[in-house]
Amino acid sequence: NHIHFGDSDKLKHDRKIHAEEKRNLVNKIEADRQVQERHREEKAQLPAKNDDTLRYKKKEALPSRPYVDPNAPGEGGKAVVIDKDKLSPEEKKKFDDGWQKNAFNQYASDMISLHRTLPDVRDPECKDLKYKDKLPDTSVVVCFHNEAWSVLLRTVHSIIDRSPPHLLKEIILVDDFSDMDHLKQPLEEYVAKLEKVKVVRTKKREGLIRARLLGYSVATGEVLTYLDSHCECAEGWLEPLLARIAEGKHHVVTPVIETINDNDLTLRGTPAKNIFVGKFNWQLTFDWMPRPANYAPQALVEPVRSPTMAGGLFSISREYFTELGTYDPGMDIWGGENLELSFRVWMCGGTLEIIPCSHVGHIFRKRSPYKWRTGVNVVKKNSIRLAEVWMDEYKNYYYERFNYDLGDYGDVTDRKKLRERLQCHSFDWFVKNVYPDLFVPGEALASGEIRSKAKPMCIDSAVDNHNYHKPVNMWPCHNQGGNQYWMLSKNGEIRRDDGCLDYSGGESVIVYPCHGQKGNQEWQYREDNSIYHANTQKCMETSVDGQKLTMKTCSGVDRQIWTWKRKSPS
Ligand code: UD2
Ligand code: MN
Repeated sequence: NHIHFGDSDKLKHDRKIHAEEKRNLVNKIEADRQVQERHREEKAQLPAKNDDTLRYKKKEALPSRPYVDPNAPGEGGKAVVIDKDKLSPEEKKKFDDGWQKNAFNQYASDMISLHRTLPDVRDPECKDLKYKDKLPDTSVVVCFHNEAWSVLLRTVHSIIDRSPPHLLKEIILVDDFSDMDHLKQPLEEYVAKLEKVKVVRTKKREGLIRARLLGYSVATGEVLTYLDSHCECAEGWLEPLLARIAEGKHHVVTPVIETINDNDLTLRGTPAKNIFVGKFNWQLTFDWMPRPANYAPQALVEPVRSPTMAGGLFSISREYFTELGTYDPGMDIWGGENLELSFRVWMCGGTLEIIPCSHVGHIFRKRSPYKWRTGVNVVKKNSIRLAEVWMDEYKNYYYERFNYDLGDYGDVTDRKKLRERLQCHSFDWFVKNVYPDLFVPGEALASGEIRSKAKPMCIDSAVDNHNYHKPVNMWPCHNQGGNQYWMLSKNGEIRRDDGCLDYSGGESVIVYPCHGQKGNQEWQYREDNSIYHANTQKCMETSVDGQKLTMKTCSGVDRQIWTWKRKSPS
């Protein structure tokens, strides 16, 4: 029952060919879609018989989907291209305000129909799958805080327009104390005309976790489906999710989350072959990785097990969610709840899977547009709560990253009791059985800050997309982990999360995504406390002023001597 993620070289390679394959497959799918479309049109001419889709239409008329001109902006998931130079001063102001308030292009979204069509992005194989006639119904819960009108209502209509009516029990919009006017009376009035949609409101700003709990408390469907407030559900999104839960209530499932571009609102499809699954790092942030490569071709569209989920879009049996302890109500605003639920599901007898035939778009943004809580690092607080309860001794790998400065994270007694009551597996079990490819810092030969003997300066760099390829520098040691926390892995990498110190000649050392190939990323922390680069036979050295990190011929001077905070006995 292990998930195998293949070796990392393969993954790197896959990532490279990913883009090209994706293009080819998208083309193939588009061609297939056109054929299917033709068939459907032909079929529609015939009298309705044993065809489910037609039966829905007859029995329970689909909610009226107004005619939308196929050439209207954004139709079929196409890009909305706006030439800002052609906008009037007022329009320009609207355009800028839209970005400012939402961190996506609201101006473009406002031009698109609330009922826009999307490409049918499903793999051809999906259309051969048969689902039981009787599936559990679902309450769809959408929480929002100050969401744009067009984006929120397009989320709502995409659910109504593309869900079989008998499977959609209700849509619950949870307003987390928004202060934008359009979300008050106007929303109330608009929604009054939509039979299945209701609005509930928090009495103060709760954050998305407690807002979801409010939605849960009023939901009546057999399954709960959570969506963010800037989503678009694609054709056939719901049935495969519910069908998997019908096979066993302990299956927690997510659709394939398609990116809706934050600028031009395009939505394309991800073929099952190229699906990414969820992982996490020791900063307890969520990230994606390619799905394991060793699936059987016939299993291409079968559920894909995923160690973690992004958190916003998933379906879970309402009964199972209750048994499992819903969410931790002590978590604020944003963050942490996704890993908490992921670990809990796996450790307490469930499974977490991505369903390749279900596709839902989501606008991924580059910043968070709304106010958070001042004076508290809520993500850290939420993450400590999850680490305390679920991660056993592994929590220390996270705590080391900020030198055990836990702060006040509230009371987690109830959550610990929950874990006991559910008799869950250990975190060690989770790592070994669900995510065996995870890099575990405990296996590191050295860890913590790397301090120069010459001056109280430490090797310092953030590891993220912005810093890849940039020179690594020295900074006064602060003893707080963070950007000065480095680990020496068994195969000689000096790494943090997915970033490795890399030297390819010249003056500077850079941070580069770890490739597991040694070469430029192979280092030795030697007996004499020098840090040696095998490939170039040079040693790390600080500049005379202590500010820069350079590579020089090994000489044993103080500027080449380093104290690594913890060295494991070898
Ligand atoms: C991702 C998830 C999100 C959540 C988050 C971690 C996806 C696609 N999105 O962030 O669902 O799991 O990671 O916590 O997987 N909101 C409130 N009240 C608040 C803050 C946010 O109701 O105080 C709403 C917000 O309007 C949105 C949802 O919660 O509908 C998620 O927030 P986001 O879209 O800013 O988060 P995202 O997608 O970056
Ligand atoms: Mn979101």
